[in-house]
Amino acid sequence: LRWLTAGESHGPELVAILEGLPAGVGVTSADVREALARRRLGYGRGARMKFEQDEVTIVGGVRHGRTLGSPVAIRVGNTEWPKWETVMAADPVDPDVLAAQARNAPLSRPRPGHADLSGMQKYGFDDARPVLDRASARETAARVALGQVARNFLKQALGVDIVSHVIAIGAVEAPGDVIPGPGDLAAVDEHPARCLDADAGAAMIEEIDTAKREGDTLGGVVEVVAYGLPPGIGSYVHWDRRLDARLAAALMGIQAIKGVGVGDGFETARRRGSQAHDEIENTAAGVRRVTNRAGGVEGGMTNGEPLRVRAAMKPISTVPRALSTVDVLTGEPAKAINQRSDVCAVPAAGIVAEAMVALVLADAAVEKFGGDSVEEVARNVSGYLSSMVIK
Ligand code: EPS
Repeated sequence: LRWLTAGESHGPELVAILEGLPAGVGVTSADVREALARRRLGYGRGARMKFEQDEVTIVGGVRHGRTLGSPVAIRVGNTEWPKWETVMAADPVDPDVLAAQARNAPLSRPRPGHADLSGMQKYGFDDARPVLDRASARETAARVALGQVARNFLKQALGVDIVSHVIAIGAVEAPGDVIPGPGDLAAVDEHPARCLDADAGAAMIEEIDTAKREGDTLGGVVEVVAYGLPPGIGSYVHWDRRLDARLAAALMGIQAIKGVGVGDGFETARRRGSQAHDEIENTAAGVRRVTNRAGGVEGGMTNGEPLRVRAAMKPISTVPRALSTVDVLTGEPAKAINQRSDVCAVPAAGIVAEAMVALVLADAAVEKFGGDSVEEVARNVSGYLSSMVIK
C-alpha cells in the first residue's frame, strides 16, 4: 500500500490517497466521518475543536459503499477556511488586502519545541506560517480518514479489531494491567481522557485542569492494541520488513511523538531474561504464549498474541505562558508565538495512532496474503491458517 496526504492546517481542505487496497472493502463516508468525530474527542483540546467541522467527501476508489481496487481518495474540508482565505490563498493576493488583516502579519517568534525555526531555516522563510500550517497536527485528520479504510479492510479480511487507550498524561499513569479488550472502544471513547481506569482517568482530568490554569501544556502516552492477527505478519529476514520497525516509523511520524515502545518496551530492558520473555505452552487452542510482554511481536513478526504498541507524546509546544525565543526579523529576545492552544492532545493521539497502526497492518497483511479482492485475501488467510504446520 502507499498513502499520501496534502493540505495545510488553515487551508481549504486536506486530501488523502490510499493506493493498493483490494476491491470489495465495505466503507462509507459515514464510517470516515465517525472516525474523524472520534479524533475530535478528548479533554484538553482548544476552542477550534468545538467550532470546526470535518467535511468528508470520498472522491475516488469507492462505489456504492465498496472499494474498487483503484486509489481511494478522500477530501476533508475545513469549515474554518473562510477566515483564512487570504492568509492561505493559493494565488497571489493584493498586498493592500493582506496588510488590512492582522492575521496576515508574519509570524517571526518561533516556538521552542516546534518545527517553526528549523523549518524557516530549511525552506528559506522569514515567516513561520508556511511551516506551522503544514507541521500542524490538523494533518492527522487525513490519516485518520485513510486509517478507517485500512481498518475496515483488516476487520473484513482478517477479523482484526484495533483499540487504543491513554496510559499516561503528564506524570499521571494508569495501572499497567488495565488493557482494553476488542469490544471496549466505545467505553474508552466515553471517558474524556480515553482512560479505562476510573481513578487514573479522574487524576488525568485534574492534571489537565491544573496545567490549563497555570498556562501550561501536557504530553503523555497512548497504547494501541490489535486483536485477531495471525502469526507471521512481518518478517525477521530484513530490517525494513520487520513489523515493529514499520510500526515504530509510522507512530514516530505522528506530530509530537518522541518515543515508541513495543509490548512492555523500555521496561523489558530493565528485566532479567527469565522475567522478560513470554513462555510457550501447548493448549487446546494451539501453541500460545503464557504472557504477552513482547506485545505480540517477536523477531519482527506477529506471534498470534494481541499486538501492543505505545507512543509517547511531548507536551504541546504552543505554551500559553510563552517560552523565550528570538524574533527572527529583529534578532531581539521575544516571547514565542502563542495565539490559542490545546492544553493536551494525548486522547486524540490515540485515535491517530490507531489509524497509523491500521495502515501499517493493512500494508503488511496485503504483502503476506496477496489478493485483489477482500474475499480473495480472506480465502488466502484461511488457507494459510489451515495449512500451518505448527498451530
Ligand atoms: C494545532 C493547533 C490547533 C489545533 C490543531 C493542531 O490549531 P490552531 O493553531 O488553529 O488553534 O486545533 O488541530 C486541529 C485543527 C485538528 O483538527 O486536530 C497544531 O499546531 O498542531
